[in-house]
Amino acid sequence: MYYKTAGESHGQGILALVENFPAGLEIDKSKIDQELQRRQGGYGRGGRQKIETDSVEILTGLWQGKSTGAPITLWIRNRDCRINTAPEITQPRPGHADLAGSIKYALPIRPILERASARETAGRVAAGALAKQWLEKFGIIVAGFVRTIGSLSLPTPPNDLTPDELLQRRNSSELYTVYPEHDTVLKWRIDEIGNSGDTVGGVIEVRVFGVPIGLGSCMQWDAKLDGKLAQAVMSVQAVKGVEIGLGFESARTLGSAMHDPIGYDAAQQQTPSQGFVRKTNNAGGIEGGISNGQPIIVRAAMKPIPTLKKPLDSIDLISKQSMPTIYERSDVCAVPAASVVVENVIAFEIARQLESTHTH
Ligand code: EPS
Repeated sequence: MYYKTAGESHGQGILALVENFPAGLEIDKSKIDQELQRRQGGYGRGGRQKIETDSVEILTGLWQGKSTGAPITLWIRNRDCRINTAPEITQPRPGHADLAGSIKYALPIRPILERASARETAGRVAAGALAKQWLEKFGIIVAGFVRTIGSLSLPTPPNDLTPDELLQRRNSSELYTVYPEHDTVLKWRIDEIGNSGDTVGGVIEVRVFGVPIGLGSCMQWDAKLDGKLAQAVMSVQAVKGVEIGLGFESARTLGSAMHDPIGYDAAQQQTPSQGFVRKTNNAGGIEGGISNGQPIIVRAAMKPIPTLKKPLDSIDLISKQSMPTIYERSDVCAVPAASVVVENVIAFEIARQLESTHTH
């Protein structure tokens, strides 16, 4: 199973083409739309989301509501479709693909920014939300949430938080955190940053529950599950760091405190861990590139969005003179939205690994 996306931010729409999706699965379009709407939300979004109301059209690959094994085309129409009349920009924004992309493809900035835009993540969320419907059959639940906004960190959610508890708490937070009681202070901080013309990033965490032992491989570098997840997450716009389990903190932790002691509980034989229980999960559910039956834990660091009200120093590409960046509109904080994206790219990757384990 794999997918590709196509489309531009202000073109006709965004498309995801999903190949090798298992046949015979009843597809619920409303579950994809729910995820698209969640991606559009989250406190800190800008004016564009007031224009768009994302909803998927499934153009191919279904028969009488069920997947057929044929390629599935997911189509999300753009309302703000004006790519050919949108103004040209000649000052590349530091942090965006503007400069490197326009030099690489020998094109003006406009067609580069249109494709590099995070609008593309609507297609990735649609593909992930489709994959989740297959994962549900195996009892696999993927839950993404926000851990920090800028320098404001929330407590580490306990490892024994059940998927239901986690999702219930996350769904009642405007910032998609599992501590909705802290929403007010986080919103206040986002407003303060926005009013000063700036933008802010943050940390996202995703937990995957119910993954059986055996996804990925220790036999070849490019088959390792942690490597696959890192590639999927790192490719999300604005992500600059990925951690699994204890991540960077593991470098400061001694071996005796790092590694999760192995116990056995016959009563849990029928669970994904096959009874091999752990009191801690510093490995984040992956050892030797293979899922070990514990929940998979991945974190992503998102940088602040590079389109700022407060101009940044740049160069006019035509005159080569110093010139500040120009501003039309942007999000102040898209970390909650990115948590939906990271959740769904991880869901797709887990489904992909599960499908290849099933069929090969
Ligand atoms: C983006 C710029 C903004 C964001 C956009 C990503 O779009 P616009 O230039 O139309 O205001 O809103 O994200 C989305 C449209 C979306 O749906 O997430 C960018 O430059 O990456």
